[in-house]
Amino acid sequence: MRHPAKSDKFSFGLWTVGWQAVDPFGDATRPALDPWEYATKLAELGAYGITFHDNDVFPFDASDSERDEIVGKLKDATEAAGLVIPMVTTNTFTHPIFKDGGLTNNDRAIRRFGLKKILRNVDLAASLGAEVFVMWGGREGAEYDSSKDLNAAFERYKEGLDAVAGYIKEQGYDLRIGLEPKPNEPRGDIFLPTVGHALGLIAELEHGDIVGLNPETGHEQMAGLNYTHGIAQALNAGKLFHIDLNGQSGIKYDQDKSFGHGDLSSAFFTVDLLENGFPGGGPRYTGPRHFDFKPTRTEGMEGVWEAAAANMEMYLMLAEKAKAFRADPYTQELMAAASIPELAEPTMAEGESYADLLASDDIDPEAAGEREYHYVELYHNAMRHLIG
Ligand code: GLT
Ligand code: MN
Ligand code: MN
Ligand code: MN
Repeated sequence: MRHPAKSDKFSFGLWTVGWQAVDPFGDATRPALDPWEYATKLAELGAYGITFHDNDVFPFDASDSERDEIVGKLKDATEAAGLVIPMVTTNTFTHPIFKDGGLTNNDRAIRRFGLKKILRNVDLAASLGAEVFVMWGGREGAEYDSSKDLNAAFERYKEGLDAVAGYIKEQGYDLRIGLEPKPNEPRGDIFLPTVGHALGLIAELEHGDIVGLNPETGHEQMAGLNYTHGIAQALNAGKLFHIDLNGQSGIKYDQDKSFGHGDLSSAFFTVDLLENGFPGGGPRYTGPRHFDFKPTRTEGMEGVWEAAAANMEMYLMLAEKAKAFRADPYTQELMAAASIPELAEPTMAEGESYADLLASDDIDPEAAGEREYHYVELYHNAMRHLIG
């Protein structure tokens, strides 16, 4: 497999390779490096960009001068390594002040603090040339149903998002917000648990035009959902602003494995969509192929870099297989036999009235009920390309 190129647009969160593997049951198993050390190594492995939370780079309580100094060093290192910073996000989940959330905390003073922290980080994101500002509301939610006025919580969530989007517009920044859904963990139930919930809320925002999605593979799969369908609906709605690719094995805790480790065939169809688009054309995703994974706690620093490289190699391998699958004449034949191109045809003819539709008599239900689709053979042909 070829080495990743900048044109592949592979990016990584600093918190991914930087995770020291502290979990609820155990201490760190790995050392902390400086942010620029991770950046430099990721560039060597073939990444084109890095992303981060404010507090992946400087401490929560950093003074303005400390903040500027550390950010300056990271900026110099990324420039020297030829890396871009396509996305920046804010940590509103680690510090105890956020234990009941930032934008939906019951405590108004804490909500104001959270909002200010986010706005400050919007300024930083814009100054570093980021195009997307991710908002993962990991602490927005509850363990106990009795703990929230849920109507007020959604009002405050919308108010907070509109405030961030409104600020971006007021400042004239070329930045769009990507909401990241997740069903649970760290909260028992997180607000905006899936792509669909987030799309519903965005439609109610005043500044929803610059608010879209950053769906993560494992997060949809934790809810038992189909990630490829999720990003497809976001694309169809013009809302797929960013993606978090990783691996997950079924409905359990957030595993954040390397991309494709877990549900491999689902990863294949995700890459098929990203690289080849919908069979009949339509909106395409052209943004970063961003990996949000956590090298498992068993890995030392050698394992961290192996796991990071595995994401990119997996993506490239799947891209090659997906290209071959689509180009295969037998695939084309099966797609035609399944009437897949026909789904792109509007159901009613142009100018057709409802009366015309109701009066039409163009199908024999018995015969139509007997038609073949060959979906199994089509899927199996994908598997031939994947592992044959
Ligand atoms: C955290 C979370 C990720 C989000 C990050 C963005 S933070 O690691 O588990 O899924 O993408 O805030
Ligand atoms: Mn995750
Ligand atoms: Mn995560
Ligand atoms: Mn994520």
